[in-house]
Amino acid sequence: MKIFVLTGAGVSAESGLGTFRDKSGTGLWARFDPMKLATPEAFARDPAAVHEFYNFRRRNLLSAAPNAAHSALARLQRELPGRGGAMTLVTQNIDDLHERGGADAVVHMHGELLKARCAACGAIHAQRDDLSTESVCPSCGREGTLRPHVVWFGETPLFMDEIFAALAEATHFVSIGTSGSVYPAAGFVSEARARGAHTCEINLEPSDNAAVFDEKRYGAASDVVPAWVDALLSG
Ligand code: BJW
Repeated sequence: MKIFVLTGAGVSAESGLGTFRDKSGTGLWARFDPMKLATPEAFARDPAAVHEFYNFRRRNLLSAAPNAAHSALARLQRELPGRGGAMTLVTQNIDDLHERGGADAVVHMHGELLKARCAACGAIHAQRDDLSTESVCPSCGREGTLRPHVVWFGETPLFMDEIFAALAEATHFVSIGTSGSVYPAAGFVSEARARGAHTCEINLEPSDNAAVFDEKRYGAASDVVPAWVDALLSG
């Protein structure tokens, strides 16, 4: 069994990190305009506003803790190899809650909030403090060149070769807590299904892609994911 797990903001919602879109209209993108905060053009136009948005989210992340869904996925990743299987864990999330929940190989296709990248020299560094337009790159010493190491709209997601290689080999594809509205991640389920994988969606409610899944499990990730992992490992 080769399982490809794709997670989104819903897996971290019960850890207190906001989702982007939800049907009640309280997601981050209902309160903040993504075109003013999550595009390279927005950062070029108003870097201070973009830094402020990510500084707020970084502080929030540092005070958050992983939940039962993160721990269950880490357990699955640890235990599958002993049963002749393997799991690839790809997340759209920029938080580090999968790692803090015990996962040891996490593919962050949209980057990582606790890292900064220098637009001048390309160096990537750990970043736990606030960033500003006066921040200095520890590698090249230039001022004002650091940006959050995240993937904005219009930018190419990270690790795409590795992701498509894992999708091609997957016998099972499981999507957890993602609305299925942002590409290319939203297209992974169709890619996996076309290659014969069994597809399963775990979400509070049907996502935009629900029709493409063979199996659906609806409820809070912290309940449904541990139950799904228990069933899989005891089967
Ligand atoms: C729960 C729960 C609980 C709640 N338990 N569940 C094709 C068609 C149309 C457009 C495009 C296209 N291809 C590309 C585009 C453009 C664009 C795009 O997709 N736009 C759409 C809006 C239409 N895509 C891009 O620009 C991407 N780049 C790109 O495509 O480059 C070309 C390329 C492709 C392939 C190879 C090479 C090159 C880049 C996208 C970057 C996205 N960036 C963001 C911000 C990152 C930094 C940050 O965090 O600020 O990523 S936007 C935001 O959305 C963030 C997320 O990772 C992403 C997905 O959101 P997610 O995780 O699904 O969260 P929500 O909030 O949408 O959903 C939460 C879900 O959880 C809901 O369903 C709830 O029900 C559920 N839930 N509580 C279980 N307790």
